[in-house]
Amino acid sequence: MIIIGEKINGTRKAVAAAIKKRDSSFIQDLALSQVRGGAHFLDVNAGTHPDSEPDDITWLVNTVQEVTDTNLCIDSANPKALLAGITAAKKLPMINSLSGEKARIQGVLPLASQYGTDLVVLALDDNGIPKTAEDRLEIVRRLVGLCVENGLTEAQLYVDPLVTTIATDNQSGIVAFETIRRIKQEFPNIHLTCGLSNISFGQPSRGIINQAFAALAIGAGLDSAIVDPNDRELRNIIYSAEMVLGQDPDCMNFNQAFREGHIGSSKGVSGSYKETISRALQGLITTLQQAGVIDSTIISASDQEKQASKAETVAEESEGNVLEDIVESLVGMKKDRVKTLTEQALSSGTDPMLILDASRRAMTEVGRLFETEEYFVPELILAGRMLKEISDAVKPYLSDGTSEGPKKGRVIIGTVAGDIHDIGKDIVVTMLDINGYEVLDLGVDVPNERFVEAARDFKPDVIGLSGFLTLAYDPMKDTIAAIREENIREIKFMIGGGQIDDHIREYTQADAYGNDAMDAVRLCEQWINGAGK
Ligand code: B12
Repeated sequence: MIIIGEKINGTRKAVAAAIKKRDSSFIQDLALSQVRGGAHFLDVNAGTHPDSEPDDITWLVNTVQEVTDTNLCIDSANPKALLAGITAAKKLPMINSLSGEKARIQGVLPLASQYGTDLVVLALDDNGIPKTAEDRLEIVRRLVGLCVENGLTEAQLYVDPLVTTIATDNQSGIVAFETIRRIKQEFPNIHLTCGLSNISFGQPSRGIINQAFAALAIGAGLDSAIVDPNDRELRNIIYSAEMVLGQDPDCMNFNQAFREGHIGSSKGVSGSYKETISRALQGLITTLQQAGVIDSTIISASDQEKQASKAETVAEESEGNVLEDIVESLVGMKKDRVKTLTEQALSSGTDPMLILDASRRAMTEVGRLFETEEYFVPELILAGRMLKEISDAVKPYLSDGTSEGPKKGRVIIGTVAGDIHDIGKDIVVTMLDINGYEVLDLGVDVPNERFVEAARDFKPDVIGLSGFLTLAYDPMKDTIAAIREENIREIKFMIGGGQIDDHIREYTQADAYGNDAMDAVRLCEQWINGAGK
């Protein structure tokens, strides 16, 4: 949703007074608070007498630009004021607005065309606001045609279907939604915006009405709004509506806005989120330092943030640095960056095991954030997808061709009933495979009976059971008992997964447990080939 902050508007008494007194700090506070609220554009409307409007707009634009470089939307019907605003703006602003009125077509369109600005287009003409969606659409068709003829693209246009109050016409909402829907259908590249609080004018409890209207309008195709960006309840509705309409991939906009305290009823957690990423980095830095991968001088300072940024500048190209970036990006849910960094690390010869180790550390942090309710199921899923991509990318670099030779033994592996975590298990499968074992992977959520059947048919030397949930311990125990009961052959059992330790091993009656994929390989070497006995 493209938010156009509505507050700097001279038709509001306090703003008019500030313009008159040239009270910069009042205007700058308004600008900054809207930027903090998430405004993408700041509407600037002097609302003063046409003679002084160009000067007033110039002053407003300059005043706002002293404190923020947020895009501006110069709002006036007066071409001279618009020109003054465009000239004063450091970045090409949006213009608000063109309509089907003759004077605006003659005065505003040439300016938008000459400077190539984005443009708000109102669905009205010299006869006023049409009653029906069809008549509004007719005006919009004509104006879009004119704009395109004058060199603007459809994507530069923000059509306002015009919202009138429900207090005087109970069809206002319906007509607005219908107009939005039909414009979106006919011109999919055009943005749709509106001053949505108009819907509630003259009514009590305006906020509730605005929120209901916003959700329905977004459903119809609204993708921008001229609103007060600091209206938290409205923000809640906008983020939720976009998410439930499938416009928020992986729910990341919603969850990120929640963490930053922009939405929801709580105050947000941005501070602790930052600390968290810093903590994950610190752990990795210590490990890398101990392993001699990065220079200890890089991390001599005590402050964690200093350490991370110093490491970045001093060891720009180093292995440790790429790994730190992978951890930070994985914990920060930056999917594309994780992919790029992994490819970069692999092509520059970074040990693939170190990449897996860094990812694992990041996953531990993701899990911790999930526990503390800073992350939610979408983050777990996204983290899972990212890690899967990493392990897929790493696999070819792990293989040294040994998997082609004679097999050292047979191993069955699977994630036990009730558990669908398979990333760790897949890494175990890969490591066993490239170390020369014939592996039958039964997948996830594998019932006892399937293990028993496979144990009979495949004749394994070792069975590995994976599980990340506490709920996996009983299925592990039951699976081992069920296979032993069948007395098929001498089979060793190993278990592994996030929380598994010796206590769980004892509970499940497994022969051994492993903390990582190399443990699985070592156990097989020991049991099947007698190594390390
Ligand atoms: C990614 C993830 C998911 C993804 C899984 C995607 C996938 N395809 O695997 C999704 C989103 C699906 C998911 C779902 C859930 N998850 Co989850 N998930 C995680 C997370 C963040 C990472 C797990 C992971 O892949 N780690 C990376 C790998 C590489 O880990 P690893 O341990 O280093 O793996 C090595 C070893 O374990 C070992 N190993 C693994 N298997 C074996 C087997 C043998 C034989 C041996 C020897 C070694 C071995 O080798 C591996 C490679 O070196 C963890 C948090 C964490 N800290 O682990 C939570 C976590 C495991 N999930 C958790 C929860 C609660 C859930 C859900 C219930 C959430 C929900 N409310 O729906 C569901 C459960 C679904 C189900 N029925 O299984 C909890 C479990 C808590 C508990 N004690 O039960 C955790 C710990 C998060 C938390 N801190 O609360 N999750």
